[in-house]
Amino acid sequence: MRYTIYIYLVSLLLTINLAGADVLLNEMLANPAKDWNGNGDISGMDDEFIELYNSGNESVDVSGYVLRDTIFRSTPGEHTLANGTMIGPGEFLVIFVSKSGVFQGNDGDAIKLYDPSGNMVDEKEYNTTTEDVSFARIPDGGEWGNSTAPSPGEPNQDSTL
Ligand SMILES: [Ca+2]
Ligand SMILES: [Ca+2]
Ligand SMILES: [Ca+2]
Repeated sequence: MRYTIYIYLVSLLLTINLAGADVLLNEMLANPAKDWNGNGDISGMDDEFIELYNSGNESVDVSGYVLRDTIFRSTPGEHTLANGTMIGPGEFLVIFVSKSGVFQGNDGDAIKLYDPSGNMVDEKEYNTTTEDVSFARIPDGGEWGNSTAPSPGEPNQDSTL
């Protein structure tokens, strides 16, 4: 009986741990030249976006997760995800800079994602950007590449420059 409970606790801990690792930075558009959020304005201060992706099989509660930018500003931008924010399995969460204030410098920056305990979950650093070319994990949740077809809230598109 004790042994059974022990096994149960270990698998529960593993499940929690794995669930926490399932949310990743999946796509970032640092240098937008189109009206990507569809509000009529075209601006880097408005249309930059960061896309998160849940690569796991379970919904993840990302309430209290924090996004931060890093360099080229006197004060780093920081955005905490609202209470009740969930990402379903295989789903995306898009955060435009107009809402978050987390900016992506065009000449290099690093975007970091933290869980509510302050542990860094994921990070993407870069040195240069190209207009309307996103940094994208291809396929979703995979290795970082570039996409000439940015896809906020949709599966990342492979593209060959
Ligand atoms: Ca930018
Ligand atoms: Ca816009
Ligand atoms: Ca995408």
